[in-house]
Amino acid sequence: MRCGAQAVIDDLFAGLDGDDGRRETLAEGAMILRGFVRARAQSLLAAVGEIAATAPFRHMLTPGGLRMSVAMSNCGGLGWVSDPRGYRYSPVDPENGRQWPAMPDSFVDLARSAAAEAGFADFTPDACLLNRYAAGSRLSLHQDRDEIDRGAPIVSVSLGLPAVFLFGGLKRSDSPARILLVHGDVVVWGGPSRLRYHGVQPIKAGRCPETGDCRINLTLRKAGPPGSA
Ligand code: MD6
Ligand code: FE
Repeated sequence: MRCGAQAVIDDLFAGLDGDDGRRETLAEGAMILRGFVRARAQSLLAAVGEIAATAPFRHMLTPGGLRMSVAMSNCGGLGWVSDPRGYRYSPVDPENGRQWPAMPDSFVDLARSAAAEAGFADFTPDACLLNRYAAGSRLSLHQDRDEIDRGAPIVSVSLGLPAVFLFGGLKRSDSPARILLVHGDVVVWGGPSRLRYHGVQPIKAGRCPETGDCRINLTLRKAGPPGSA
């Protein structure tokens, strides 16, 4: 919700492309680019729909055998999967044994430009995890540590319903900051922040014009070995 003085400030900063120009440093190596993809959100969501037509969203099982509340899919050369054998990246969709859908150029472009804006030059993602959150879906505090090349950042795109992102420290016990992420926001995450704990609080029920009753998150990663993408 924008109102009063904030709306005036947002409008002053609003560029022709819908990126409102606000940049928030969360910690060294972690930055929010507010509204960075707002103008291209509809085309990104159309691409999500095409990916999901080939590799449908599904609720994976944790290594402990619990059904995740977030529904997931992937595109790109590698996809993140979870099942009772553990977490890993796989070049094929375990549901059908076929390669994941190709990563759209629009995803690669946004990842490269967002990473560059946050100070990470030459980022080329080889994996994109698509997360779909219904009301009540959550992601408990975790580190992203299944990628081989920890020198590469992660670019995370928020679409649709808002979410409270939990941003912690390098120890699980560090109490996290709570940050509201809205449609069009991008978080870039790397360097000394690459292994910070983070999560998503249960999504509040709501409706928005862009996605209806859910939140879609794209996390673009470099999952394979250095120099491979
Ligand atoms: C989400 N994001 O925002 C889940 N991981 O739905 C993540 O788990 C995440 O946003 C690493 C870096 C940024 C993220
Ligand atoms: Fe994560």
